[in-house]
Amino acid sequence: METQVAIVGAGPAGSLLALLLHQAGIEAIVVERQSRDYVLARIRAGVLENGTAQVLRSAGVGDRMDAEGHVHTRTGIAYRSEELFFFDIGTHAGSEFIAYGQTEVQLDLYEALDAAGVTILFEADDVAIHDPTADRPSITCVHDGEATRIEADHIVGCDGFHGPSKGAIPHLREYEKTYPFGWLGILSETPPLEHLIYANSERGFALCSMRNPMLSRYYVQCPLEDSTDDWSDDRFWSELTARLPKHVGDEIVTGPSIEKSIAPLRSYVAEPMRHGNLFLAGDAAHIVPPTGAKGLNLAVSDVYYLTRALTHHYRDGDDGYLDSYSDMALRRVWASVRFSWWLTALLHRFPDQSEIDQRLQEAELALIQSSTTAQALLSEQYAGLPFED
Ligand code: FAS
Ligand code: PHB
Repeated sequence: METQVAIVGAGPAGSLLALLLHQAGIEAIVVERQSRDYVLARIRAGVLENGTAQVLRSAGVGDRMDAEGHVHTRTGIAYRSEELFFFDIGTHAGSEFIAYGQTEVQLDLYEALDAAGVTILFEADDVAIHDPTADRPSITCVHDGEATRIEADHIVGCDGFHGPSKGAIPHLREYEKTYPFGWLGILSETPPLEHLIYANSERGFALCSMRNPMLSRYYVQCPLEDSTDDWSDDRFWSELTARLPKHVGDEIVTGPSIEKSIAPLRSYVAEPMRHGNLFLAGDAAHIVPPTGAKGLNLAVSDVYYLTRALTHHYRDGDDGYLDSYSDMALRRVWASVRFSWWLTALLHRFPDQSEIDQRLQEAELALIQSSTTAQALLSEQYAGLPFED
């Protein structure tokens, strides 16, 4: 098989890239290890920055997001049992975000790719990248039992943290921080709170979020060694409300969980995001703790930059954006990695934390609560930094 751009991974990054390239008249083929249904069954991100929403609309996949997503400008932070304040990204950053699940974004992307006739090889095994610095690098895999080779001008690794692409970059610089706790998340078919609320509690972090008017998403920090078997629904609801101010906990409508999972937290960056004609985008190159709701949004900004770069290459013969892709993407990545680390350190209870650490966290939260300057800085980053020209 031959194409212009071969993409490894059909998650949000690979799917959006394939669609945007198709719309720019650039041919792409995607190889995905899992089945379509497996990818669509993943429950992950829930917050789309305004920049992400704009890119999805420009790709023609924003209609259901705009119809079913919930637009927010205010987000709450609770601490010291009864304190609760809201920062407003509308006031401080002239922005807004949409609560709309990554699962729905993925479905919208797959439907658009089907309509565009873009080739996705699902359930592709043994994916390997060959000669990334050659003029025509290639991908091999086994698909439908057939050994398959795809030759392309460019290869883009959108294969997430555990994918093979970054392993094809020699002398890769890797930066990693792991956190001594995880997030236990549930979905329940119950009406959510009106706003997202993050909570710092001596018992640990909690987050109240949503997917739609009858689908709530809640998280509590939990020990890494826990499994979902350790958490009955009753234990989850009791722990969630114990970590929130009473008047917030009293508003929560509980119900049976329809999904329950534990995700580890990590900060990770791989540099560079290019080697010859191989590029990395999304979780293949970076991972953030979900505290800042940046993971999916960073994948979209990488794809936005790479689509622009490849369009200039094929349409104008101009490689300026290709040559600057890695540095440009990494500037936004590191800003988001720092923000996500900072908010994680501020809101979570660390196993080795002493009482003074808890009081210092609460003092910083009180500072943010009292300072419009501090809330403006928080809002700018939570809203998502602008894409570079
Ligand atoms: P993805 O990991 O989504 O997609 C990579 C794709 O590559 C997958 O479909 C995978 O099957 C495929 N692949 C892997 N290896 C392959 C191979 N060898 N050959 C072919 N294909 C291969 N972000 C938030 O903002 N908020 C959250 O609450 C949140 N929760 C998360 C929970 C979990 C458990 C995880 C893992 C991530 C979470 N994230 C969250 C981050 C998440 O949303 C990612 O940022 C987002 O999925 C990034 O999209 P991709 O870069 O496309 O990577
Ligand atoms: C979610 O709704 O899944 C969500 C929201 C905000 C976060 C992380 C996850 O920071």
